[in-house]
Amino acid sequence: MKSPVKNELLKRLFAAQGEPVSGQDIADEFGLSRTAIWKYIKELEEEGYEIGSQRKKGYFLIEAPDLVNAANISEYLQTTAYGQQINYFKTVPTTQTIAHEEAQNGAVDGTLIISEEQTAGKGRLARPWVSNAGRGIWMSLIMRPELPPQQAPQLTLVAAVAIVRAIEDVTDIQPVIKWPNDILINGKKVTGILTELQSDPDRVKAIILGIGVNANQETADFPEELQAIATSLRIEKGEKVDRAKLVAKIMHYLEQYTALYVEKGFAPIKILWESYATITGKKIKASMVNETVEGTALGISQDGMLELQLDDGTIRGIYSADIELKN
Ligand code: BT5
Repeated sequence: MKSPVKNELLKRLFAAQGEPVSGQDIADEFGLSRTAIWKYIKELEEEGYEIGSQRKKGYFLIEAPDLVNAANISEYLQTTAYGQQINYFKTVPTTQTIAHEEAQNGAVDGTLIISEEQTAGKGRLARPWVSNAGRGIWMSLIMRPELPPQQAPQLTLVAAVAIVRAIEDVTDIQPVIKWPNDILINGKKVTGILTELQSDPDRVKAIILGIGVNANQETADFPEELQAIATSLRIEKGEKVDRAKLVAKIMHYLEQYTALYVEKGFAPIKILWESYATITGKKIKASMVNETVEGTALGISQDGMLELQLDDGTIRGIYSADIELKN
């Protein structure tokens, strides 16, 4: 959305909730011709907005397209910073790279990069992340909390709690969290989180929080190798989800829980996190980059590490790993 007038026009169409908005008034206000306004209406129609017109009264919105663009998200947004600045794309290789560049160029706290499709979406350790066009939520949030860099991994856990709350609100489904960065429904992955860092030695400059949510895919939309391990909100709920609404809810809870975390530390987040987590008390295998260990998950520590009691009785704290349940 490049033109501010077109943006304003769309905002008013939404605000009028189906009632007509006078093209003449907007034309007068911005010193434009009525034809210029009409051209913006045509552009919006090309973008998928269904707009009606009523003689002498103006234009009215019939239906907004199913897009995660700024206009649709702003409709539901209740935040002060997160998601207030949205850079929207139809297709990109990965929103993470764009967010990194924008963070380096001084993007403000809460700037959101979001795309309908990613052609080279990535998970941790450069694993591929499947990002079907128009079906999921593929976004990277630039966060600038006042934190020492060692605390950054905890933000993955803050984010997981926020996303679970948002999914609950929008769908009534209760997902579970699999430490550290997976959100599952019925044992299948619905969301992945990728936390990346731009940092000085003693201070976080920016956290690039990548979030991928499978929203409206059908099973056949996933490549065969993922069909047994991945799911979408639509598959689980049996109906389509309003992606823009879910993005706005995620922004809301992320802003709320990050503020809580920065102010009060990890303790309140830990309580929330544990109420959604599944692995406490279970036998697990944790694969890290250089080693694999097995033991019983005791829970997470005050600083967000997974505490594992190994078979020889020793206790290990783990910052990041892939977890497999053994029983
Ligand atoms: C993650 O990695 O779970 C982090 C995913 C982060 C994706 C977001 S989307 C917006 C932003 N831009 C990006 O490019 N990335 C972020 P990891 O724990 O490493 O899990 C990756 C593994 O999940 C893959 O190896 C597959 O097995 C599986 N997988 C891939 N695509 C999936 C999908 N759409 N749904 C469920 N599982 C998937």
